[in-house]
Amino acid sequence: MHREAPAEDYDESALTVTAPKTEAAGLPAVTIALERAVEQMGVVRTARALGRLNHRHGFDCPSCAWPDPTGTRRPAEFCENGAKAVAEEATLRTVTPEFFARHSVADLAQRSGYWLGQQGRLTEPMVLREGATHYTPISWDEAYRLVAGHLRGLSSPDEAVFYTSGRTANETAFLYQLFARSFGTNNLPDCSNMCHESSGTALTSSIGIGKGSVTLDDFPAADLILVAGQNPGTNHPRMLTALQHAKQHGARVVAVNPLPEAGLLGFRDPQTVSGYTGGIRIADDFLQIRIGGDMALFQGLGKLLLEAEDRAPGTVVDRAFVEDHTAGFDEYARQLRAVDLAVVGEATGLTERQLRDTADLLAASKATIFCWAMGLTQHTHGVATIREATNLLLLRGMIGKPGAGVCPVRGHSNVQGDRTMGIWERMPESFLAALDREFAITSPRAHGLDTVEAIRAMRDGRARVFVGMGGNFVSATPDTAVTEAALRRCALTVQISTKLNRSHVVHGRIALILPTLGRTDLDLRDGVKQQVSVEDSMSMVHLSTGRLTPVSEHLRSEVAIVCELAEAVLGAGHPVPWAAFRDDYDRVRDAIARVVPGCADYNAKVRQRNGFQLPHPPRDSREFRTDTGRANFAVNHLHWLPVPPGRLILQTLRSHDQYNTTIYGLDDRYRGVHGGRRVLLIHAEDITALGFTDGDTVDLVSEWTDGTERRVEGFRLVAYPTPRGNAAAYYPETNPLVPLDHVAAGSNTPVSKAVTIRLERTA
Ligand SMILES: Nc1nc2c(c(=O)[nH]1)N[C@H]1C(S)=C(S)[C@@H](COP(=O)(O)OP(=O)(O)OC[C@H]3O[C@@H](n4cnc5c(=O)[nH]c(N)nc54)[C@H](O)[C@@H]3O)O[C@H]1N2
Ligand SMILES: Nc1nc2c(c(=O)[nH]1)N[C@H]1C(S)=C(S)[C@@H](COP(=O)(O)OP(=O)(O)OC[C@H]3O[C@@H](n4cnc5c(=O)[nH]c(N)nc54)[C@H](O)[C@@H]3O)O[C@H]1N2
Ligand code: SF4
Ligand SMILES: [Mo]
Repeated sequence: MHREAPAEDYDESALTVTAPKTEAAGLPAVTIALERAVEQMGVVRTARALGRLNHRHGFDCPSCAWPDPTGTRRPAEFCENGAKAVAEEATLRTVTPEFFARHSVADLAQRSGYWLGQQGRLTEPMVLREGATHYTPISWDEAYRLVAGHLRGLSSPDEAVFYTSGRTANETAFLYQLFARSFGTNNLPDCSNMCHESSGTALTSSIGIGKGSVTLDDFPAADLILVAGQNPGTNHPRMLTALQHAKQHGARVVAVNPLPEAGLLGFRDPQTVSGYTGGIRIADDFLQIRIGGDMALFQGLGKLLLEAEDRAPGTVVDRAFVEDHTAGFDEYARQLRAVDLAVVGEATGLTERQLRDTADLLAASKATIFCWAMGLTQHTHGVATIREATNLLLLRGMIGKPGAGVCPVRGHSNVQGDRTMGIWERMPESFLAALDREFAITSPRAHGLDTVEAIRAMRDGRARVFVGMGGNFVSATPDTAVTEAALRRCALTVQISTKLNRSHVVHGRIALILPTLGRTDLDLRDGVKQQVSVEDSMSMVHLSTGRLTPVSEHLRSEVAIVCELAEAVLGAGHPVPWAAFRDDYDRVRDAIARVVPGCADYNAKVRQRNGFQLPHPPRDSREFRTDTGRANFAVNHLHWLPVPPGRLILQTLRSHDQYNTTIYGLDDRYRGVHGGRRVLLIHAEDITALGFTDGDTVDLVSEWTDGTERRVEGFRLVAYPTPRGNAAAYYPETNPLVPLDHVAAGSNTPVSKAVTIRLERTA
């Protein structure tokens, strides 16, 4: 039997600390995954759910965007954190109208995100009426009428914000953007604004497309793989299998990270016999870089590569590629020659030997893949840093050939697909024109608001209705106090959600919760099973079929909710066939096929054995659709992050027991943190230098350039092998510290990985 939800919240005082691990997965991963699944779902549903996970006729893992293998699939084609994600969604615990009658919103606002999530699946539409203390049930039709009344009453469609989180499937995403644009706004911020926006911005200007150029099959063909700013052991666990596979084919793996993350150091594949008996080392080289030192690293490596080319002309720079396919090489080379390796050493904290050895690896490699995630994107100079990394690949001709290329490893399972389907505040004219042609509508052309701009607009009263298609806007975004005040200023907040979270209890004057089916749930329409489609990090698109009996008969699919909401808001006679789309997702896919580039024959192609791969001109034919028609070398002024005296640079990251703001449990077992989350990982010598002792409890105070300060209280100091002057703590507890205006140049992504803080003893 599954266990009931916890009645009491957890207590941080139970926190214990042990030594960090040097290896990921192995037997504990299997045991913990199964324990959590059975706790939430019971034995029978666990077997049903995990048996379908990532299988061709089952559902796509709702956790990360790592691709599935194209060949034979193993019986258990998932990882510990995939299983936890399924357990979290497919739980038998429920949040019913009785639950809301028992708990006032004020009561719920005092609870931790962990407690809220553990209560289970939302079961019925609920409304918080103006001035009310409790959410009460509301019918679907009345809920739609309420939203329609508010939206129609706005003085401009641009006073509404339509947020999307990256779990939403392609069909929903396509309809949701169509709804927003039919209504008259491009205000379509999404979680990607906080995630890989820097990657998209950088790659679009460098190679003409914002997506990665490698596929899973490139891994065994690579001889060198750099993994920078990423913790795959926790956040993309099956990437370790791909890295292991690559190593068996002779690849060398270099990890670039301030932290010695367990999964980067070693791995035991929990699905092979050898995984129980012995692990393998993943990273052959570990470059323990200082936070924000990556741009300096890539420039330093570029300089060393050019020097190697000078010593042996024609052996390092891929002259043919540079001449035939790139622009801006000479200026890039000029700039790099001026780079000072002493500054690179200071910025990165790496020795000259480490730099030279890494440059030698790059120079000798015949096929290099470069992987990265939030450790590069969530920085003030994230865009420039990714362009510098891309420069290195261009210099060596490492794009558009087997075993080589750029690999931004996406977060949410369908965040890439959502963007392909038009979830973006700045979709290009060609997409809007195709949409208008297909549906005889007139999409607005003015760019909409991204996530940070949306918060500013709500804060300033310029936006008054917020609709969230999934996600947890209040907790995921920066500057929590500012964001919460912004949401509270709205006239109406609407959350289309599976689980309770803080965005339901920090709300506008009126608030709605619209409960929806998740990826694992069976989605029947007039007795016919509906399927959705998703795109992974490597542009593979395939079907996903929910299989489990929903926990409540009142849940509606995301597609149905969007279509019904659109009908209520846009009125009968709107040119989009909303009801037909709701009743048959094949019709939606037919429209996608006509509007979205690369999706011709979509219905047939998503039904192929492995789905299909979207076109990627640099990968497919070394074609670069940039402003110059070539791949562009970028020239950047060097930026890095010196630590101000008496201060620390804080990065905010994920524990092994959470999915973004969804907290599965309280154990970050690879880092040795158990039973709590309010810790600051800090170098032992910094603890002493700042006048504290290991285990002390402190407040973290962030300092921003305009003189403002932000504080979070009661964090335990944990001596940890991070570089001097650098610290780490979990998100979202530390989001109050990130100033709203602290954003990446070019992508407007909140700088969650570099916040200047000082410590004060907790009173
Ligand atoms: N289980 C689980 N899976 C997930 C998620 C989850 O929360 N839980 N979230 C999903 C989402 S939306 C995303 S975006 C991805 C996130 O995947 P990751 O990017 O792996 O997530 P983070 O925990 O933010 O880890 C950032 C890593 O970058 C390193 N880092 C920080 N600053 C720097 C720096 O300046 N330079 C370098 N080189 N490294 C740095 C950190 O030490 C850490 O190892 O994971 C996805 N998958
Ligand atoms: N400080 C700091 N802040 C960060 C980051 C960081 O590293 N540091 N990372 C950023 C990143 S990379 C990201 S992607 C964002 C994440 O931001 P979001 O995507 O907004 O947040 P999540 O926590 O993934 O959203 C979880 C909620 O989604 C809802 N949900 C889950 N599944 C479904 C579904 O199938 N349908 C619907 N409709 N709802 C569903 C549930 O109600 C759940 O509570 O956070 C960002 N914020
Ligand atoms: S690697 Fe990611 S997508 Fe694959 S099973 Fe694990 S969590 Fe799910
Ligand atoms: Mo993300």
